[in-house]
Amino acid sequence: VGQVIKCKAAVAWEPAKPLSIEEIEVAPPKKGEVRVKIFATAVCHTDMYSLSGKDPEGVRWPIILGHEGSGVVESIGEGVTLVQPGDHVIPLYIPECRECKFCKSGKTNLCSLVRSTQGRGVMPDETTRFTVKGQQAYHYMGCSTFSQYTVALEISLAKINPDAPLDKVCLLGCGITTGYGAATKTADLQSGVTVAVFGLGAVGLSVIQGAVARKASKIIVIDKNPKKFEYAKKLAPNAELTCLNPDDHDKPIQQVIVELTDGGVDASFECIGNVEVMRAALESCHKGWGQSIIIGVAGAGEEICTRPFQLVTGRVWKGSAFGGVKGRTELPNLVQDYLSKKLEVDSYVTHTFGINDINKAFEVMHSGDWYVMQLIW
Ligand code: NAD
Ligand code: DAO
Ligand code: ZN
Repeated sequence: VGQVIKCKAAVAWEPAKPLSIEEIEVAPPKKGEVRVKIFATAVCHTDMYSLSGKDPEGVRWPIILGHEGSGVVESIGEGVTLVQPGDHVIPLYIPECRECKFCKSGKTNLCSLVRSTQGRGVMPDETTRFTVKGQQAYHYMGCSTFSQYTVALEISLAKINPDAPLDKVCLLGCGITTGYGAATKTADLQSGVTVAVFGLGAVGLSVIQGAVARKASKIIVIDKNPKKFEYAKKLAPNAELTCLNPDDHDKPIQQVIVELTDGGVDASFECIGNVEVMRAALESCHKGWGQSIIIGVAGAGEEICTRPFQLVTGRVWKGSAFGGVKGRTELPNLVQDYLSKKLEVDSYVTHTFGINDINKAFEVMHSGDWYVMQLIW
């Protein structure tokens, strides 16, 4: 407490190069900050995307990536009241200050309090808490979970039930919460609706869980990798589930879906990040009321298009970040849902590595046959 901690971290020195495991120094938390011992972290596309150097947010190097983790509070900085040493936490890439215009609006989970500094990889005082080889290293998405110890703001931590296994609930830090929230909050699916889910990674699978929880009458899942359909079936054993591989059809996939559903689905979800698929997802929706939720993150500079008549005739395009979930208020409830077996998490993990093998995890990510890659510290 109050001392610099030396520990291991996976450091990204420059774009498009493997990460290197280094001994780093993590400074004590300052005002409003908390130092967290990270227990487990998943590896997600967004980390890989930022490592590629294409991130429009323009990350700075060296940087400590990782945003889907879990851990235990080691020490707290001046004025911190929201957590105490020993508390179990999930770091939040969207904080919840409860004081900014966004938090107070009651309309969004996009807290703006530290948006600018978080995007630039620094703490609110414009400095960082990480030092590697005598050089300052930058924070990532307010989380930096690829380090044994990290520093985050108290408003960027969801305090969770300590009974929850940290190696599992780290997944609630991104993918599962995002898909489940997009279905249950952003789309607010109602009983009996028809749903189409494009892309069956951790996000799309969790949209399925949300659709099942809301008692959707029909769920159509679309993926180019047919291996992905097996897991979708496991998550929706009692639902009317239709699996579509666009490569098996001569017609555009939206036409196939419209024909299968007497005019289109009530709600569709794009969980890939492909702007062509975003169009197909919108055009799979029913005239008059169908809503399409964009969750996938497209490449920098890409644009979506459709004929405006699609919207004139009542289809709605919406987006969703972190499933619209307010991290401090709502994430602890999802952890409870997991503990009471209402939300499946365990079986998402298809690969587990030690932190020293982090680059293997990035290699597996290119293979396509995985859901969640996890690193245990
Ligand atoms: P993933 O790569 O694990 O899953 C994507 C799936 O889409 C794969 O199964 C793949 O086979 C399939 N696919 C790819 N191209 C396809 C195509 N043209 N047609 C049909 N299927 C296709 O990804 P994920 O981790 O589940 O994340 C999905 C997206 O959501 C990513 O873009 C990610 O960056 C984004 N994301 C957004 C948020 C948010 O808050 N909005 C949060 C987390 C992730
Ligand atoms: O408030 O302007 C803002 C940005 C909030 C961050 C939204 C991130 C959503 C997508 C993240 C990709 C997966 C980690
Ligand atoms: Zn706020």
